[in-house]
Amino acid sequence: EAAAKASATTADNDAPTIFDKIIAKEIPSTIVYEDEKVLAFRDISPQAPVHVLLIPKIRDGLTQLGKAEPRHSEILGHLLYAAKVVAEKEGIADGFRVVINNGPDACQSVYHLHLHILGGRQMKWPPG
Ligand code: DGP
Repeated sequence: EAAAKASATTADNDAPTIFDKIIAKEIPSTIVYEDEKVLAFRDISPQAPVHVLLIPKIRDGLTQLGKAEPRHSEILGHLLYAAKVVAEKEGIADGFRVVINNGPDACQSVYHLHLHILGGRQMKWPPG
């Protein structure tokens, strides 16, 4: 909890993140889907039997959803469509959750936009 809060207070300074290294394949990840615009890989700290992170390959200032500009509309739409493709590939199309943690109050810890795709168990509502 404390570690989550500490990392969640990391500044959004538009600097490269660990996800840039994952995109560049400089550090390993388990990739489950990839196209020319997006990359999906397993979360290092899974919160459900299926927990995939889906990210744009180009950050373009999109450190968090709250920084979205009109020019990002196409990639934002593409990410949502890709989330559905990933859910189907992962066998969770009957029930999955897509989460974007935006900013410190949502415990965002990596400032490169990412969608969490979670499934494989009964989800609860409201989320924590
Ligand atoms: P968020 O709290 O929404 O910013 O989520 C960031 C997620 O990124 C968190 O669930 C853990 C995951 N993560 C952080 N570093 C790595 C890494 O090096 N590899 C992988 N696969 N996931 C990572």
